[in-house]
Amino acid sequence: MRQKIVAGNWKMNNDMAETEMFLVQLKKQVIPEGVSLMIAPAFTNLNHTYQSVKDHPVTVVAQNMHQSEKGAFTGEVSAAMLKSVGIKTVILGHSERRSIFNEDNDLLAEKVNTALKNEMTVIFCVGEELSHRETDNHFKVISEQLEEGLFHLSETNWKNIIIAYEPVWAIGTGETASPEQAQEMHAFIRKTIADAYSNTIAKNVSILYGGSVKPDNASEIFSQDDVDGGLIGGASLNVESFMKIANAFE
Ligand code: G2H
Repeated sequence: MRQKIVAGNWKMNNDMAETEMFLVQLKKQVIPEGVSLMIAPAFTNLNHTYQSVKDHPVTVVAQNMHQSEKGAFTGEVSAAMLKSVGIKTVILGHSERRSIFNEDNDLLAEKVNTALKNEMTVIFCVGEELSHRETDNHFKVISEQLEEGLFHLSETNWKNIIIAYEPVWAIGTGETASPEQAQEMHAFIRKTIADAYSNTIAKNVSILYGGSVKPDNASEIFSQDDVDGGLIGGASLNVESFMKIANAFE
């Protein structure tokens, strides 16, 4: 069965001191039953965060990784390096990686393969830009991202895949997809997976919504049938708002 997940994507925020302050607060919180809580700090703070919360029900996630196992790739981090500090989950294909760092679907498919080969779980992000929605191409763009990034996988691989739908026009803009827009796209993603694989696989994959989720809009979004939680940026940097979102499931 699919999980309810609230994952904080800290992006390039929180140095070591800020991370430690967050963790001290986080460890005092009661984590709602049935909700998987995840945080994705910067690479520099992954090991410290993992060590700090390893006795708590919190999963520490990397924001990215390189597609190669090792080698001359200055500035990059491999799956084996992440695993060596306890990290078994990675976000791939975030729209900021796609747009700012030119990561395309082919490259992301390679990264997914490397992560799965290393027995990691992938939070795979998809999302359309405003121009795609305005020209009615949003479903096409999302199905291409799914097909080219994930549909080469075997059925058994899917137990290690979580999808995050993040419309680019709603990221960090304060603008959120309406609950109906989120539900419409999540249902489309599930149907696309069902058509490519099976109803069982589609039913069991968690699909998170991301893009300006906050304490005051989370419960309406999370109440949609095909929304299994959220990938939270700005509102995950503060323990109080992050926990309000974690408690937003009905
Ligand atoms: C989308 C989201 C987290 P924010 O990027 O991945 O960020 O909640 O700040 O829009």
